[in-house]
Amino acid sequence: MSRLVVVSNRLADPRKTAAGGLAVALAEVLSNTGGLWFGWSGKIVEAADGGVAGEGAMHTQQAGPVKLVTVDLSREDHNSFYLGYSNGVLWPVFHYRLDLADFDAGYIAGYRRVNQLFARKLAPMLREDDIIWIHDYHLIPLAAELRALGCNQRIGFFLHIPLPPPLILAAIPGHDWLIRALFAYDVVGFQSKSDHSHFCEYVQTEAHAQNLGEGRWRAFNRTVQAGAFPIGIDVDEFNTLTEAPEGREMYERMKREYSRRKLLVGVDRLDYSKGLPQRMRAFRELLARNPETHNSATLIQIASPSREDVSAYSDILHELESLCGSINGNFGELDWMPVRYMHRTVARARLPGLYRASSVALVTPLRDGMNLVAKEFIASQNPENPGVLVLSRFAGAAEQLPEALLVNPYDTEGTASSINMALQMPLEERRERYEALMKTIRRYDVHWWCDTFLDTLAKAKAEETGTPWLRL
Ligand code: GDG
Repeated sequence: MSRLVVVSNRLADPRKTAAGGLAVALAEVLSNTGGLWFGWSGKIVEAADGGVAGEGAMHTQQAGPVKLVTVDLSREDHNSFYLGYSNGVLWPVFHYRLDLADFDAGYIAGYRRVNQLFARKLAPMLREDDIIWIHDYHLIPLAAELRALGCNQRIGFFLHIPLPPPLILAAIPGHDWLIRALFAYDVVGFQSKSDHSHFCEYVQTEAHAQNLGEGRWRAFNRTVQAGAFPIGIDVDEFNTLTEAPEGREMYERMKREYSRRKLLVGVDRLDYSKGLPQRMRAFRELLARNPETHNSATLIQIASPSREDVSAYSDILHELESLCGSINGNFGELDWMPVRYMHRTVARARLPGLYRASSVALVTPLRDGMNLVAKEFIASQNPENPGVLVLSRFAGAAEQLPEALLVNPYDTEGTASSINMALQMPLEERRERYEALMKTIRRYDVHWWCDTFLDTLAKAKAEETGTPWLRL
C-alpha cells in the first residue's frame, strides 16, 4: 500500500480528541499507511531572531505511526502568505466578498515563496510511490512547485472553501496563474456541485481546456480530474461524545438552566462569511414580531475567536457585540436574556450536549464551503425529540440537506419567519426531517469523503507521468 502524505497549512495532533473529526479521519488513513503530515508549525520567527523570507526551521514529531513535520515561517512570509494573500485575497474573494479583498501586489510573491519553501522542504522526504493529498486555498500552487522539482507522484487537492463563478474569480490579479496551477494535480476536489460547475465554466471559458468527459479536463499539457466530494463528519465520534459524561453533563445542565425556555444555538468561528450580524437581525425581528417568544426564545451564540490579526475580523466583532447588546437591552427582562453571546472557544466534548439541548440550530452563513456545524447538530439530536436545523441556502451543506429549513440569510423577515416555524414545528415533522437528514449525514460521513477522494486519486489515469511541467 502506498504511503499517504497529507499537506495542510495547520496540523492537529491526531491523538488528541480536541483535534476534531477531520484530523481524526485523516489520522486514521495516515496511520494505516504509516503516513506523513506536513505543514506550518504555527511559529512566526521575527527578523531580529533570524527569520528570513523563504526560509524556516523544520520540526519532526512522531504521533504513533504518523510522522508530523512542520516548518516555521518568518514574519515577512506570515504577513504576505498567510495574512495577505491567503486571508486577505483568496478567503474573501472565494466567499464572494470582493469588497473585503486587499489586492496588495506584494502578497502574491510571498504566497508563492511559501509554497516554494514547502515544496523544497517536502520534496526530499517523498518516496516514489507516495500518494500526496494537499488541502485548501493556502497551498493551491504547491503541486506545481513540487512538479518543478521533479516530483511525479500522484497529487490530489481538496478545496475546503467555495469556488466562486468565473467573473468573480477573474477579479483576482493572477487568477489565471492560480487555476493553471490546479492542472499540476491529478485530482481536484470541491465541496459541492456548484463549486465544481464554477471550475468547469472557468476552465472552459478562460483556459480553453478540452473536456475529456467523466470530469476530466486537458490544458497546459496536463489532464486533471475534477469533482465534488462533500466533506462529512465522524457520526460515531459525535454519538460517543454525546453519550460521554461531559456531553451528558452539559446536556443536563442546559436543560435544567433553560427548563422554561426554548433554546436556539449558533456555533461559528467569528468570521464575516458566517453571517452573524444578519442572524442577529433575524433573531431581533423574530422577537419584535412574535411577543409569544418573549421570556422564552434564548439564543446561545458561540463565536470562537479567529484570525484576529486580519482587520475585517475586528469590524465584525464590534458589529456583533453591539447587536447583541441592543437586543438584550431592548427585549431582555430581569430574568431573561434573549442572547447569550460568547466570544470564546468551547471544549469540543461539550458541543454535542449543547446541540442536543437546543430546539433549533441557526446555521446561516452568507457563503460556506460546506459547514460542519449543520451536520454536527443533527448527529447530536435525540431521535425521539429532535431539534430543527435552520440552514442558509448558501452553505455547501444545503445541496445535501434539503430537508433542513432553508433560508436566505440576507432576507431578515424571511429568516425570522423560518426560525418561528422551526420553534413551532410539530414533533412528527421534526422526526421526518431529522430521519432524512441523518440518513444523508451518516451515508456521506468523513470516512466516505476520505475513501472516495483517495480512491479517485488512486484510479486517476496516470498518463501525465513524466510530462515536463510548464513553469509557473
Ligand atoms: C472550513 C470551511 C468547511 C466552532 N466553534 C467551536 C468549535 N467549532 C468547530 C465546529 C466545526 C468546526 O469548528 C467549524 O467547521 P465549519 O465547517 O463550520 O467551518 P470552517 O472552520 O470555516 O471550515 C467550511 C470546513 O472547512 C471543512 O471542510 O465545512 O465550509 O469554511 O467542527 O464544531 N469547536 C470547539 N469549540 C468552539 O468554540 N471545540
